[in-house]
Amino acid sequence: RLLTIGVCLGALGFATAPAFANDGYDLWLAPASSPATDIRVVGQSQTLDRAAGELRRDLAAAPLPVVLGKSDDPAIAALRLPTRALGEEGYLVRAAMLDGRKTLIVTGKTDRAVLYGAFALIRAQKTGADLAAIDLQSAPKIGLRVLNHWDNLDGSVERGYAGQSLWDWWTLPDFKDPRYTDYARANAALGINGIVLNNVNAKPESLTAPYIAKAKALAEVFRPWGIKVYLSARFSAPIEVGHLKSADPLDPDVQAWWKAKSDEIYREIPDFGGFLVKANSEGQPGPRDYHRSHAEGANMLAAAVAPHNGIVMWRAFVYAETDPEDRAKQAYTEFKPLDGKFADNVLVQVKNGAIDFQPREPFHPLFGAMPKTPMMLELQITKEYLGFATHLAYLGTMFEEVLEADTRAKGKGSTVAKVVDGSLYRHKLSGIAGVANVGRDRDWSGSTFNQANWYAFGRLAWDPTLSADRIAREWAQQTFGNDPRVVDTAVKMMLASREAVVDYTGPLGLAHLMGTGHHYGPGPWISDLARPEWNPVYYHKADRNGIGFDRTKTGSNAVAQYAPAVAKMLADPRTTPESELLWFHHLPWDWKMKSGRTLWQEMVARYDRGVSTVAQMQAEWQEVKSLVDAERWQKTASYLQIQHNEAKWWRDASLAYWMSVNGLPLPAGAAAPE
Ligand code: GCW
Repeated sequence: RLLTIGVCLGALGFATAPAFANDGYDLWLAPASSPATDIRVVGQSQTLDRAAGELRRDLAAAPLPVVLGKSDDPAIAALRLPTRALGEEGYLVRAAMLDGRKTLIVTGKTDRAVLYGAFALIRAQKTGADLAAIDLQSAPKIGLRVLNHWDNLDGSVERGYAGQSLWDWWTLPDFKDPRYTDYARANAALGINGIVLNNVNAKPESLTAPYIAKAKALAEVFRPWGIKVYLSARFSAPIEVGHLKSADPLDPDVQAWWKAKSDEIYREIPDFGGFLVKANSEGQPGPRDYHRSHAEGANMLAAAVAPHNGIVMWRAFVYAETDPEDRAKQAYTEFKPLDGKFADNVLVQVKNGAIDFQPREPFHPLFGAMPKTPMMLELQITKEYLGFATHLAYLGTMFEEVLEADTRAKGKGSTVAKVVDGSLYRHKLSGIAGVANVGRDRDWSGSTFNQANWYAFGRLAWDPTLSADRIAREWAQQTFGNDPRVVDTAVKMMLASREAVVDYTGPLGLAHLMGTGHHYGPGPWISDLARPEWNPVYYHKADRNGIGFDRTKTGSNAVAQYAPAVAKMLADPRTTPESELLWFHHLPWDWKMKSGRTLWQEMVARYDRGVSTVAQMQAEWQEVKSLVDAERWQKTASYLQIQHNEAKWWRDASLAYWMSVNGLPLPAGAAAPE
């Protein structure tokens, strides 16, 4: 009987939630229900075929025929389209008369560029563009657009919250899971052109023949999609795999080993991208073990891959337990003097902030500080410090914040984006890396909204000047369809979400307050870890009189690592952005904030605001229940409930601790702890 009633209600046109299941597998590549058919390729390549295949699957019936081909194909060259400025990877999509018919031309210099054009056309249609009037032209601003997988050879993923590794090392290289292809498609749609397969905490085995064969199999799947594979290299592999006595980068035997190893890899994978290295960081081996510099270590590897046009991405994420210097200063201290010492095919890869992917960090002082060295930005897409898979935190706004940050290194407008895209110091090499958030979960990223973070990374890697707002909107349109009620709601939730996490985990520049090891949930009270710089108390320095890390002259003087204009601004708490206040200053609890509240009152208000923003997101999501398919709606609703509970946990536990330190009561009007 219930069924009959349901059917009747449906027939009467009552809005009920779309009942079909949608597990999110399609990402931004949902197939069109009646796809376009008049799609033709000129020229011949696997990549062009893939591009046409995408259009035949995802492009909805088009008002005009579509022709794809490289700009030097005679049929396209004859049209004299303005393709000169597109470079190797830029595309042009516009209508032209071809064989007497108005035709949509998708073109670019290389077949990769054409592929990107095809995806751009699909995206334009899904976000509401009129195909008859379409005119798209875009070239990537950053050369290397790379995902870093922290995937281990045992199938686990370090800081991964979306299931086991995508790579099934057991069945590779013989079985190429179709998922690898879908993964490549999703990445190519964004313009991602490199994948580091294994964790930066690398195992030496990943450089042995069996694993090279597995990497080769993946490279073969990815190649037609314009994606190269890279490997994380363990610095001591010459000892562990090569049975040498040393891994000293100045030892000729060690150099010869890396050279032979690189040659071996390139024999199997002729377009292998190169190596990513985490050296002398968190227990990893590196050149410092032999009293050599990071440049000497990087250059040895660079020499090994240079004959094959390979590159080395050398991470600057270094800090040592034995070093009494403020952890936020150590990477700069170590790397800045090496500017100009790295080989031409080395990029130094720097995290967005100087500590470690916290919900908010000021931009890393190394950006702009090494003019002679191409600098890659490393972002974390997986949410190690922002609530793992469950909390909704759209990172587009966070990525945008760091890209827009002005280093002032060459005067006003020296943004991190311009350092990273190579334009500030005119570098040929440029790159950006994102620590992937994918795994074997059906929805790839652990939640629907987490997919948006992968998407946002890819779009910003292509064009770091895109706005987080626009990216959120186009993602929502491709994910949920074009109903403005759903799109507007999703975008609104997304744009508020990251600040909410900052508010309920550590407002006003507080950071590194989480539980030990797993990094989930609050732990500002933790003070007994053997490594002092792993203790939250090291970062907040709260006592009866005040809170915050003094990084001015009276403290660690980390502010002096920034360009003078920035350093000056940060030296004074009154000119420091309040969002970064306690990162740079130790202030009394009754410090007067711009709002007129005391610092303590402001902190409490922010914690409360974080919790109420999550409640607001829940209410907003409730309103689109009938407009989103049941499966994704329900999972998101349940996750928001988890987030709400845990936002309260963060707030209440943190405030209880701060009150135990400062002896102050909760200000009037603060929400009662639960
Ligand atoms: O903060 C740490 C993470 C580690 C990670 C490290 C890094 C891969 O907690 O899991 O190791 O950053 O970036 O090297």
